[in-house]
Amino acid sequence: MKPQIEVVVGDITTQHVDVIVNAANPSLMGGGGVDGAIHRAAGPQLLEACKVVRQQQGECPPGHAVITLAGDLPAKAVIHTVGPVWHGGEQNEARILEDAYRNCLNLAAANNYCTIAFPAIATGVYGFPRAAAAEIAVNTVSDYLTRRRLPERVYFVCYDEENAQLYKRLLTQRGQDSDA
Ligand code: AR6
Repeated sequence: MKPQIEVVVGDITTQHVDVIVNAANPSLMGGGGVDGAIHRAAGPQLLEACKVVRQQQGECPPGHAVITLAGDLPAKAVIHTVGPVWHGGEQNEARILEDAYRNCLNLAAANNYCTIAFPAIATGVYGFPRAAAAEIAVNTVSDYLTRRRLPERVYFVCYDEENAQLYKRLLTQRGQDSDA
């Protein structure tokens, strides 16, 4: 049987999954890092879709998530979430990051999506320490999958091999096969 969680090294914009997650900012108007890469690959339709969400719901607070179409991406949809800006760990950063992962999974399930790909939310510009962020990602996703039918499969898409090793080690510790 294919493992439920897989670690992939690469670019999230090329993933052939139902939904990819964007590490956005509250404005939802694009930015650098993975956000910039996703908007570039998806084309102008994505920004237009984000503008509609902004008009309807306002900004997306840290820990929350919204869903849009995926424009030119191979995925069917994009879930935009906002991670916490790291301020040293005393400002609820871990809890907000956990909420971000859980709200993305909830949105994927609510839309009947089976496969979802996550980047390492908040570990770039937002400065969340990578090892601690990987632990939150793995624990939140693993616990969710044991309790829920959807999504069926989760991909952690790491931009570099070093980050992928962090995820693989954590998954091995939890007794979950992680090879893509
Ligand atoms: N595919 C997969 N992972 C990527 C890609 C990619 N194409 N590009 C970067 N990463 P960041 P954040 C990794 O900074 O920390 C934006 O400006 C990267 O190596 O993209 O949540 C937003 O608009 C890192 O491990 O997101 C916000 O203002 C991870 O993605 C702010 O940055 C997340 O890094 C959000 O910051």
